[in-house]
Amino acid sequence: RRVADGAVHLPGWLDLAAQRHLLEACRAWAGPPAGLRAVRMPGGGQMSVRQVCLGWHWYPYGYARTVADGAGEPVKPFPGWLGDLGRRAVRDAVGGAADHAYDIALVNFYGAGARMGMHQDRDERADAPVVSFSLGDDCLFRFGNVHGRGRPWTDLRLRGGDLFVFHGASRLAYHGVPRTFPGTADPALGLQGRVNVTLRVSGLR
Ligand code: MD5
Ligand code: FE
Repeated sequence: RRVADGAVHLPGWLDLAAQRHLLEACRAWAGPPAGLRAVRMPGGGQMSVRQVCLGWHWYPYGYARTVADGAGEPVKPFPGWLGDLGRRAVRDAVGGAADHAYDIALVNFYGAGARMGMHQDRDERADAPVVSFSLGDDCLFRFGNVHGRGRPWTDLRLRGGDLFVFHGASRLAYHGVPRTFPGTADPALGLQGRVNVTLRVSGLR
């Protein structure tokens, strides 16, 4: 469960009922306004992952209270229960008081063929742990190093229900999702594809 210093993987942390509950919420959040969108990169490309944001709207590379790279609608609120879930996750994965004031959720939808290149998450202005929940299809998760996109890295399979917490020395590690494994989701979930929810503290006001 300890992948590297500050990188903790808890397989199956969400039971099926909790997975269903979180997925139902994700489906509601995906709707308009300020719903699911394909993120356009400054270079002109488009991310294959589709995303919806809660609390703060992420765009490359910053956070706003509105869909700054779209129609300008206000971002959906970050619900209190999701922060409670995040603090419980950190308590189980890391221990300690885990009183982090989570105020961002980024919800990523991976259809067949979607992937995420190696990157760091450094648009936040706080050093709180990032909490990651996986739903649906398995994926190949590549956990790299803080120095660059290249090796050394550790490849592992994330499955629906898995919890991953990144903190301390791993908070700024490069990471990515080279592929998913379509059709591997628990049929009881009724999801084609993969959904990942990350919780973050913005440090913004
Ligand atoms: C995903 N999401 O499966 C991944 C997993 C993202 C993103 O990478 O930015 O939405 S969450 C992995 C993650 C988040 C924050 C820090 C670190 C990994 N890390 O330090 O390795 O859609
Ligand atoms: Fe990331």
